[in-house]
Amino acid sequence: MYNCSIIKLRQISDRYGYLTPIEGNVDIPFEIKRVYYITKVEKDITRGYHSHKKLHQVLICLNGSVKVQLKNPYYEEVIELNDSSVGLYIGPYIWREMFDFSEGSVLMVLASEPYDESDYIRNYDFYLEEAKKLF
Ligand code: T46
Repeated sequence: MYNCSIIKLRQISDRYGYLTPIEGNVDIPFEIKRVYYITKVEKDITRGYHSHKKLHQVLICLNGSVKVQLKNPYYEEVIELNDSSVGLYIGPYIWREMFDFSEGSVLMVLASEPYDESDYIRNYDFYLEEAKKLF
């Protein structure tokens, strides 16, 4: 899907376990300016319901699983994240909804910019109007 992709992260494994390094502009396509993670989400909760104007992010489910619904004005798909060596890159003007968090799931997000509420589009009709100009 345009402006979204799956990134397979390199995992270094030995008899002591797995180590997954992530360097900005090396393993993911931007410099990392912020990290946050989402935990303790109950089964029937959906989060997200927004897109960003400029922000680039990579979502990695470190434990458990979560589904991410991605939408643009013409296409939508659901990606399940359940592997800590897989990142989901989401670029600007992609609508996202995260749901079906499994018990104990940990969703980590690497972001290209500091938190800025003015970068969010939280109204779906407005999102469609704006995204149709771009896609
Ligand atoms: C996204 C998905 C995957 C902060 O104060 N700083 C932060 O860095 C973030 C991300 C959020 N907040 C505050 C803003 C709200 O008062 O935390 C509260 C919950 O944020 P929000 O409702 O936007 O959370 P989600 O889970 O719907 O969305 C988040 C990110 O905001 C968003 O960029 O793509 O995760």
